[in-house]
Amino acid sequence: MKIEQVALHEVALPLVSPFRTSVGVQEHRVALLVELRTDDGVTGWGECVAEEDPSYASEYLSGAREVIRRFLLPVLTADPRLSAARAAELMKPVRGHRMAKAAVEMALLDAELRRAGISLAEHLGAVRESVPVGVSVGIMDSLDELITAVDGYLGAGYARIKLKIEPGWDLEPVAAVRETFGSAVALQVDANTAYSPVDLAHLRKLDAFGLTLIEQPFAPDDLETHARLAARIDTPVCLDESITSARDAVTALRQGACSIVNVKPGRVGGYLEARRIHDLCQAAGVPVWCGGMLETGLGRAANLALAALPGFTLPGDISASARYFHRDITDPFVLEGGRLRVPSGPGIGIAPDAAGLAAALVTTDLVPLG
Ligand code: NPQ
Ligand code: MG
Repeated sequence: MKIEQVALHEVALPLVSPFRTSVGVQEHRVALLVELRTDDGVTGWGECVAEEDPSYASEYLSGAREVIRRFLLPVLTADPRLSAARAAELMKPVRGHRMAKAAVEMALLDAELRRAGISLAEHLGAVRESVPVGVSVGIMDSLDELITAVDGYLGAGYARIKLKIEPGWDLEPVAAVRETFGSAVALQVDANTAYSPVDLAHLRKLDAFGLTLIEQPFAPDDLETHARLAARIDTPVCLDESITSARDAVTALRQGACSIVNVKPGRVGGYLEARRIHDLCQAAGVPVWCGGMLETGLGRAANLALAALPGFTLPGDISASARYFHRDITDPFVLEGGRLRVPSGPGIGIAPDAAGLAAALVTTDLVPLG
């Protein structure tokens, strides 16, 4: 396959309500889409999950666009034997920038699999036609507001609830949700690195609430404190920001820094590396689940394919489109009995609809190639 044309689209989708985490508030999702045409005349779509600002991770949207244009596409277009499977190796001379690489690899996978008539789900090794999904609930101004939000999501049928936490918003919201909705609700928390080693004793108090897991309480590079917490708390510790590759996952598991892994394809450089993490965790008996980055329908479709692999035994942050957007750029994903259907068409199985894309479009950038 050869790349003939690439367009980079920036889109902005207003959120149905502001989404607050320990690292900031979002009112819009701005995303970068890679539309790539090959010499087979096939179009592939990729989505870069970098946010506008480098707050969740060091990558950010305009930086990713620059890296894709200036460094990633040139090494790929120069190769006469380009394939999705070889893309990561070809892009290796560019250090880091995993979200940018993941977006390009996703577009190549989509194009290649569309041409072959194979779905991404089948290609990755999916074993389910639909998957149970969860919802991530932002930090709110009051407990009442939180309870109302959680009530709505449980009413919609979500299979589990994840509460964003930070110092000052942790034990009380968790206790309130447990008291209101009972112990049968699958409940977990995500701190997005907001705690420090002095908080170890405080975090142990979360053991009272029967949580499925606590996600990333400490800094991305602080495996040691995660291991200390894991040794002292009954609640399983899960890592998100710390895991940027399959090798990181091996290191974290060996050090006892986590017993569950959040897999986000963008964070680890693509769906193929994400599958490697799935494979090694499955072999080690470690549960994994698919994280979320407020993806448009494109990334959501590909995440569903990944989450259909056998080792994804916990519900992912793959909510219905309506959880985030009034109008997605694709046909919306709709919850059915707490589950979303895994797309079965060729490639990622979905593409932007013209009107949806036009409504969200900020800029389109045609990349001059070689
Ligand atoms: C997490 N996601 O697991 C992230 C972090 C996150 C669904 O909780 C814009 C784009 C805002 C990506 C906020 C969820 C975001 C974002 C939070 C990702 O840590
Ligand atoms: Mg997280």
